[in-house]
Amino acid sequence: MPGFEAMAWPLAFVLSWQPTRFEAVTAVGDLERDLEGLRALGYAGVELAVRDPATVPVPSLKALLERCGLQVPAIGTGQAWVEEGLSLTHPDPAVRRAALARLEAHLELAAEWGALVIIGLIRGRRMEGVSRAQALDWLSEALVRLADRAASHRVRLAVEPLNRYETDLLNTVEEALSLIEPLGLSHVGVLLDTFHANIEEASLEGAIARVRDRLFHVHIADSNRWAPGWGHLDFDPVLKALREIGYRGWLSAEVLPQPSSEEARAQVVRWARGR
Ligand code: LER
Ligand code: MN
Repeated sequence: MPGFEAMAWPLAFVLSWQPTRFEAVTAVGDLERDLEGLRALGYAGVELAVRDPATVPVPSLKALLERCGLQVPAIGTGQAWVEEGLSLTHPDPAVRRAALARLEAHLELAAEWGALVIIGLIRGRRMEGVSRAQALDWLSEALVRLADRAASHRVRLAVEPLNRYETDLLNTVEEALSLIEPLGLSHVGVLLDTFHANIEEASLEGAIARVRDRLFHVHIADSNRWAPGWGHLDFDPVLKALREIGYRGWLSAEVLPQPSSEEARAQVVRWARGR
């Protein structure tokens, strides 16, 4: 079995459970072939981007993942926003309630694997008539409620700063921490995505040093969101910074399926081996 002795972190690849308009993930095709292929390449896990957990046949998926020897480090939730417009900061309280209910279902699903739940695109973006303060209040209230449910499922939550072209709420690690830290909850932390951080942070190393043990999960992608090594992001200082803070989580590749998903999956592994 190929391994990554030189790498301090297990490697995962993000697959979308359903077809999606979100361009940076590969949708599952032939599930068994996809999962066996990832394992054969040397991945230790698969991160699942799930629009609606009700569509996931848990027992058979669990059995298949076990057979393939793959873990599930995280459950992505953003497609509930991309495909259905569910948002934690929508002016319509019914939409906010639906987003919360959906995330509660994601928490239940995540508990099956001890995965963390990502709060990324599902926080929405600021809509007409909603002040920034109001949006952040709604978001904070939602996090408190979800954190409570997450604790009973023994699941962690990770807020992901996203670049300005995808949302105007929480673009940087500092902004995410300013929402999370006052809650004082040890199971609510940050997901750093190198693609977004490369656009928004003054320094990726600085952002990693700032977030320290609140860093729960990392998405890797290059400057152009292709697989690492196929853009111009310098990963050496990023990995050094992760080592310095004693990061013990996953590196999960959330990359464009370019030039093809198969080539991108293989490139991530080649890149990791070269570290
Ligand atoms: C969206 O660009 C992204 O990076 C996802 O992980 C957020 O849900
Ligand atoms: Mn991401």
